[in-house]
This record gives sequence, structure tokens and C-alpha cells, in this order.
Amino acid sequence: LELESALRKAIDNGEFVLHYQPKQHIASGQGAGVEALLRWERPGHGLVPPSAFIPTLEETGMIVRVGQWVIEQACRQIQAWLDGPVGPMRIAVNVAGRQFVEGDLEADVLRALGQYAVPPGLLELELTETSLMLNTERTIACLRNLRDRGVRIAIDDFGTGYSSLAYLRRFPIDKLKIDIAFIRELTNNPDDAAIVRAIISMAHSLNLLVVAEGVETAAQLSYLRRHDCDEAQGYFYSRPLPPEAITGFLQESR
Ligand code: G
Ligand code: G
Ligand code: MN
Ligand code: NA
Repeated sequence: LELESALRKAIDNGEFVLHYQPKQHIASGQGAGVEALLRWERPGHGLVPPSAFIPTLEETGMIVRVGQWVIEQACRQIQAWLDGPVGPMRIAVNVAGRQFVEGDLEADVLRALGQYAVPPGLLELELTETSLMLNTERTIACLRNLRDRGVRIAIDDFGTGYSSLAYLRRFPIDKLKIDIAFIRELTNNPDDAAIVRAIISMAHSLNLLVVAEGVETAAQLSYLRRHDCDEAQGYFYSRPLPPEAITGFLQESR
């Protein structure tokens, strides 16, 4: 309850920040955008990780308002980079299921894109399989409208839910992000390696791009390169960084 009331004040007090983790195209080594990851600078508690407060935001419904703030903040950052030395840089934001069901995700996204004059192709939404199952028809319509304008759609944590790729094809999507659980032991566990190869091959036959999350070693990266995975994200390249640090990272790696 104390956590809940502290969270209620956090938006108004400007205590949330976005950190950013870079992604790379595996074949070319070029940057492939960044993922925005929410952090809470809670007074007296330091930097609080999302695992400690996102569940509460979701249970209370506050995630709808915070999610709206995240989209706005990401668009503001895209515009700031566009006008400076970093240039056009895509940001992926995580979207919770309740943002579709209770909020108006389509309106939130279009408003933020307009407010900051952001080309829609520079924004990507990451959704989990479970969030897509909450309200199928409305969700499909919303995603289709956004994607028609150029917003990219990715499925996060792929492989951990109960949906098949056949089911997911009903949704307008561009990318799959293979869950970190399959990448961790990729180079030691033949079953994980087989699952990763199968996901890449199925995804490609459906014209979807594939991103591997949680890449930490050169051996994992080299395996993913040999098996045609498109993009990688993980500590091997960089941890999630606060705005000034990621800006420096992106400028140096252009
Ligand atoms: O690095 P990390 O600890 O940031 O992320 C932990 C989890 O929190 C991830 O599963 C991620 O998807 C989730 N998360 C991070 N930022 C956001 C956000 O802005 N909105 C939502 N809904 N989830 C987020
Ligand atoms: O939204 P998603 O569930 O994909 O959030 C990504 C999560 O994975 C975040 O908690 C982020 O900090 C974490 N992460 C990113 N790269 C790595 C990595 O290389 N190793 C590990 N263990 N975690 C990572
Ligand atoms: Mn994510
Ligand atoms: Na994930």
C-alpha cells in the first residue's frame, strides 16, 4: 500500500526515467535502434528496477497512465536525437496488455508521434503473447491501424507463452524477440539451440525479423550469426544506459 501511494505520486513528481539498451544488426554490425526500459528514481531508495514495481502498476491499472508517459517520453527522445548528431534512431517501447483493454493505445501513440513530429517508422511497440490474448478483435484493429502508418510491432519474450506462430499470424507483426531463456544456454544446450534455429527458420518463412535478447558472449553471437538471426541485444554490446550515456554510445558507434 505504501508502494502504491508512492507510485501514484511518481509520475507527477517526475521520478520515472527511461534507460535505453542498444540492438545491433548481426550481419552488418550496424546499430538497429534501442529498447526503452522503465526505471524509478524513488527518493530515499535509489534506482528501483521494474521487477519491483511494474507488477503493482499492472494490478492497480496505473500502468495505463505510466505507459502513456513512456510513449511520450520515447517520442521526445527520438525527436531530440533526430535534431542532433545521433540522427534517426528507432526506439522500442514495452506495452502492457491493459493499455489496449483500458486505455486507447492508438490515440496515445498517434498523439505522441504528432506532438514530437516523429516519423512513425522510428517507433516500435513490444507486446507479449499473453497481452495479445486479452482482447483480440480490438487489439488487432489497433495494431493494424498503427502498423498501416508505419509503426513497427514486435512480439516480446517469444517462446515462453502458449501461442503458436500460426496463432500470431492473425496479428500484424514485424518481428519476434526470442526470449532470453533460450539464449542463455544456447551454446551448451542442444535443445535450446534447436528451438532457436526452429524459431528463426519459421519466422523467416513468414517474413518476420528475429531478434535475440540477452546475448552476453561472442560464442552466442557467432552461433546466431551462423544461423541467420537478424538482430541481437544484450550485455555483450551494452547494459541498458541512462539517456546521456546512451547518447554518447550511439554517437560513438555511428
Ligand atoms: O531490464 P529490465 O529489468 O528493465 O526489465 C524488466 C522487465 O520490465 C522486462 O520484462 C520489461 O519488458 C519490463 N518493462 C521495462 N520497461 C517497461 C515499460 O515501460 N512498460 C512495461 N509494461 N514493461 C516494462
Ligand atoms: O522487455 P524485456 O523482457 O525483453 O526486458 C529485457 C530484460 O532483459 C531487461 O530486464 C534487461 O535489463 C534484461 N537484459 C538485457 N540484456 C541482458 C543480458 O544480456 N543478460 C541478462 N541476464 N539480462 C539482460
Ligand atoms: Mn522488451
Ligand atoms: Na523480453
